[in-house]
Amino acid sequence: MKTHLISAVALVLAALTAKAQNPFVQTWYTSDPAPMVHDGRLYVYTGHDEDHADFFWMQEWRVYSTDDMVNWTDHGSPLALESFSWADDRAWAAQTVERGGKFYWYICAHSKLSDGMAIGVAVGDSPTGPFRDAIGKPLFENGSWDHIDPTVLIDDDGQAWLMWGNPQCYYLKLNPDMVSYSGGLGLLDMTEEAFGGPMMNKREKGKEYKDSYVEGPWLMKRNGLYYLLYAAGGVPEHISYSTAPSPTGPWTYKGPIMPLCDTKSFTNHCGVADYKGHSYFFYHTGKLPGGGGFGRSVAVEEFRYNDDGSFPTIMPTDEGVKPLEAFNPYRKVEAETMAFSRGIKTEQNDEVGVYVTDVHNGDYIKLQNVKLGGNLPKQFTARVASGLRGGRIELRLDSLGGELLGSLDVPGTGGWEKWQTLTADLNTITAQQAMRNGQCRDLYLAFKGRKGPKLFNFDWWEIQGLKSLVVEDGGTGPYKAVMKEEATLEAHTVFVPQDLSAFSKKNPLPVLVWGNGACTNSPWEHFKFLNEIASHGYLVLSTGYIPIEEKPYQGPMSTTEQQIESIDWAIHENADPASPYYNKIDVRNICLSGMSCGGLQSLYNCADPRITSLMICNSGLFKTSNRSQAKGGMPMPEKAKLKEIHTPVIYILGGKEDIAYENGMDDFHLIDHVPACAANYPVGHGGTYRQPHGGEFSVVALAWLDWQLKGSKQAAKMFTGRNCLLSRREGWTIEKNQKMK
Ligand code: FUB
Repeated sequence: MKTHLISAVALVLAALTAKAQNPFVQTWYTSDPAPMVHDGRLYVYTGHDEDHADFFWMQEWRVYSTDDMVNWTDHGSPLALESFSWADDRAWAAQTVERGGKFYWYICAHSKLSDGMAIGVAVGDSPTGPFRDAIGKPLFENGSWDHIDPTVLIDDDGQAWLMWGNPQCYYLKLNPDMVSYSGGLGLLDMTEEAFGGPMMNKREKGKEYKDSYVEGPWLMKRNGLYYLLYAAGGVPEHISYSTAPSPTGPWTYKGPIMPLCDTKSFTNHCGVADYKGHSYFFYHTGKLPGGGGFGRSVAVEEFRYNDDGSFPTIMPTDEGVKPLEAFNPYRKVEAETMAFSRGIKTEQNDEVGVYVTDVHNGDYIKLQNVKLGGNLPKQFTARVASGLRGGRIELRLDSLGGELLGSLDVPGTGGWEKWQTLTADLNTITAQQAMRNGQCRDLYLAFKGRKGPKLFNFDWWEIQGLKSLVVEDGGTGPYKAVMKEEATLEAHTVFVPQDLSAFSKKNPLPVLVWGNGACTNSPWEHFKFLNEIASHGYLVLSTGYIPIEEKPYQGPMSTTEQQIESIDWAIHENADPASPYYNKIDVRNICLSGMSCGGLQSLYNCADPRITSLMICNSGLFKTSNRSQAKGGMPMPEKAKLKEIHTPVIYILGGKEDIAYENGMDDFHLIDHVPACAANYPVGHGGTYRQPHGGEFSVVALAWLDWQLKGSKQAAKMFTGRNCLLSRREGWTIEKNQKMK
């Protein structure tokens, strides 16, 4: 009974941890979040509380960014006290804004010049830096300790306002250069009307006040109204706000936004951003394990403004916010991108930038809402370094103990900065089963190794998946097609309707098996033609690797056996209840086809009893007299092979200019035991495969397939009868043997 109880509690805890998204940085203590949206990404500029600190002994500022609000990339610390020659302590709250392609990061720090807090400004060319002190001196200081927590707003008229202060709120009007100002130092009226009460040190003893401004202002404008959000009420702090018709006031107190709650931090500090149609409230808590008042961590909540423009009450949660979009793992992902992590830290160096370090057995990185489906994960690649014995990265789905997608062994590489890029195959069966429903999953990178020592450093990772491409909008047929790889059909390219739901045992997909010109191992010259055919309701299985880029394939030639593999695969998939093609393939209607050398491959395989039709394009068997023209590696059956043809056959040739014309027409004239025809279109050997949707050759090929494999009487008219449609089609000529008249 007790054991059951304990495991139930453990399960609940695990479930809670799995859901937790706040604090959203777990590798370091981070404070005073200041969001900024730029170029489709949301950046958060933070302070950095030292581990085990007993005061705000803060040395640097950090940057994080996201495009889905749950998976955050650590950009390290591009700005520190050392960046300012005049600063020696207290790298406190800051905010960044973009103007004219430059990024201005307003900070506060203790100044050794005045022995007070000072406002400074750094500038950089990108949101993640590098940054440098813009003016080599404080922007503002006068020896007072009030000058902390700058916030900046560029107004609609271009005037930039800088505000800051504890316990009162100061302002300056920045010049357009953003690094100097005009006019003197301004001070807001710190009245009861403006902030719910006077400044903390001006309060009358025993008198009740609604609230009072303390520090951490956040100036923003919405629908023509200015908002000032701030830490309020003394220690511990909550977040309140006031509004005004102008930055200088008069301000009107509006009430608390995030009331006092158990955040385990006696300060709070907020920032607000609208991003991708959602509104977000950033703040900090002391909730990261080992944290507290001097070990704070940034967190975020989504909210909606009330209809009258006022803020709702926003409560801190552990769950945080929902993902805005799916995370794509089929690209290089910086290892320091994560939705949640345990145990690890990040560091940076000049060679690789920011990387994950301090990896121990049991630590992990979680990525949330990862779109693994729609593609099939095949391999996992990671860049790692280990000065000891390394360890292992396990890829688990949905939880630390979830399905194992694969694992990568990390050896000792001879140094903590001796990087190696390693690849491991993923478990195709797990991947296929897990991905079939196409849903997003949480992906855990679970680190394993000897207990105790540091295992390895981790720079980036990538999942390589099956490739697919929608060619020419999916083709002109009624079924939008896709060109794709299939995990169980190596070295082939499949063209197939994207939505298989229209196909069934009653309405299955006939099959076109294709071999390429020059017997090249990729249909890079024919993919438009093949895709067009698939869009008319065919499963097209081409020999060779998927031509994601339309450029000549350079690898070794294909083999005749690959066409047989295509036929075997179609039959197997149709019979496999676990296959998406189960009972959807018309394995009784298979046309074997190919262009030039691919046509020779088809003739080589013509005796296969599973074939029901042949389509030989720009090809024909070499005669004894011209065999010397053949290139090495081509299949070279004798003309006697033609007797093994047991199905109707069409030769589609490019007219007299086609180098295969003589051989193809000779084949046609030798075939008298099965229906045969030869159709010519005067375009030469290259055919029309590369024209939009495969050009004229697609029209004729589709008619042949519709007649031969689907029994279409309409399509048959293209070929049958004295005045068949093809004989009247512009440019085409057709000859037929006695069996096809
Ligand atoms: O992070 C140091 C100080 O604590 C900030 O400047 C204040 O806003 C408070 O959060």
